Amino acid sequence: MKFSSIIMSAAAIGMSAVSITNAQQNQAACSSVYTRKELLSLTSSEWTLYKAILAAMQRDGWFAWFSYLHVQWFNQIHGNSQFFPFHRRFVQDWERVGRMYNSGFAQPYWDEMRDYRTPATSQVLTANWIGGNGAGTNLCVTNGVQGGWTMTYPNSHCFSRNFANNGNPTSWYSPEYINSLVQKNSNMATFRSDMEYSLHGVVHIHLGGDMYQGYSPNDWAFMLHHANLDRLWWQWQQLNNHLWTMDGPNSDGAATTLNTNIAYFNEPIRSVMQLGYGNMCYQYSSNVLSRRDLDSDVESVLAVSLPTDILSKYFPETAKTHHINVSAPVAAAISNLSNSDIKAPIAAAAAIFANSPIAAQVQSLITSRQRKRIPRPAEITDAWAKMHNYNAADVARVKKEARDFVDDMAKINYESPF
Ligand SMILES: [Cu+2]
Repeated sequence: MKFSSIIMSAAAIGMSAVSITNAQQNQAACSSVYTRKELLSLTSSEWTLYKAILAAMQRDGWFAWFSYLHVQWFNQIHGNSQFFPFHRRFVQDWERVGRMYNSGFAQPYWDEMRDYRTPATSQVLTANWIGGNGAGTNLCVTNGVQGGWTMTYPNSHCFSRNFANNGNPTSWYSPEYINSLVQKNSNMATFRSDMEYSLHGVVHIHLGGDMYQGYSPNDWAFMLHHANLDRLWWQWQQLNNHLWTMDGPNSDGAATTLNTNIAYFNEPIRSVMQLGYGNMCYQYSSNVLSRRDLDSDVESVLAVSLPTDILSKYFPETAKTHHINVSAPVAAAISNLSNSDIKAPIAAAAAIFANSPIAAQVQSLITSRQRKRIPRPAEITDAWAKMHNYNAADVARVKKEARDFVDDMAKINYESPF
């Protein structure tokens, strides 16, 4: 079974349990739901429309307004359990404004895991989309949708980026690792810190410039990034019954519950928990499988190529529901499908999987992808942790987990097709 069908069946369970849902939330199901797509899946007419909307939002001061809000509430919304609900509500508010210009707008996301090995070569960061690194003394971005813009908050300055590592950011987080975080966390406190202190921070830091600052909403990459994080939270909510899971500390140290108010918005967290209800009338295209969606691919790779102990440690959901007990020779054949030695086992593996439900995925994975070791990911910096007042022990734990994952996968000679 593919990951996408798990999500669809989770959604179906949610919909059949309408009375529970309403008791939890007391909100009506949306009469219609629009879809947030991966940026590179937009059609050219959608992208033309979105560029015009973003230009109008800049002209009317909305970039400055969202940056101002993010700075004003900075200490309340990072490093605690407000992180996911606040940013969900924040991106949704941004999108609501965009939809006042044209109701065809839906905030896209950037599937950053797709580009994790060499982020600077991402198509997203080109003139066709959101532009690349800044240049000159002020690191002004001159291409892409915000190229040449003058931002007005907190003072007048050119829109800037300052890619890490002299313009060539090192690796981010693999699809396998992020999938593992979605699968293995059983509470909000650890899921939140795992995500906030890894992928979340590194993308902000590595794009740099405006994106590094408290006023990072100046860079539309902020919305693409947080839509992706929101999509991953939603995946986590739908797996293993976490739809209503909320725990961990609030900004004042008290326990966060579904009744805790979201900073600034003063609405209870429960009101944003369930997409498709109340004001949360959107869905993600990964739930209907976009062209660039990786989730089903990730699941297929894991199911056929990992030993049981690694599966249950890092991918407990896959272990429970997807694992195919292949015979030892087949497992060996599959794990030998490396760059240099790919041809011989293909025919055997393809024949064995020819009548299985995952035949098509196996076929495309073994014939079309190069497989390589997962590199250790970049880490958030001490300066960044300090700027956000992060708990140092939590940051150290998250960094160690990410390193251990890569090392454990290397130990079993796992090679990733991503
Ligand atoms: Cu933020």
